[in-house]
Amino acid sequence: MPVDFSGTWNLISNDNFEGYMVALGIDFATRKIAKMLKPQKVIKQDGDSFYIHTTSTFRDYSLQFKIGEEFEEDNKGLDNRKCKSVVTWENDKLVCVQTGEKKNRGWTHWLEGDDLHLELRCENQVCKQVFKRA
Ligand code: VLZ
Repeated sequence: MPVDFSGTWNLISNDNFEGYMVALGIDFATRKIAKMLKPQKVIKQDGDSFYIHTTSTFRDYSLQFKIGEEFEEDNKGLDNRKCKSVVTWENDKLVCVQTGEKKNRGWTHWLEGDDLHLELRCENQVCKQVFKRA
């Protein structure tokens, strides 16, 4: 077991979320609201099983997966495009590849000191988020 991401995390920075949302085809009105949000993540990690719940005052998104097991992701409330997702460990980083209509889609989580980092990728856009423990 490399790292434990379990906990409640509050967003403190959100670089190029706008570019990421544009790449996903999120409409202007939704982007305007979404970029003001300070989402919270609750992560439950139990062996190879993960539960990641991202909550905000506007929309919530939850994800459950096991390392190395491909699953159907519906991205409900985000861009609503279905994709096949798989999450693996790359050293101490948790890497998700989301295969579907959008090229180069996925995300990576890692810890740096006391902070949780998240890189969100879609096409040629990279969003970088940092969270602190609640
Ligand atoms: O995170 O894929 O932790 O799913 C933002 C909700 C959730 C706000 C973003 C509403 C999900 C936005 C990011 C409306 C367009 C994500 C994964 C890694 C787990």
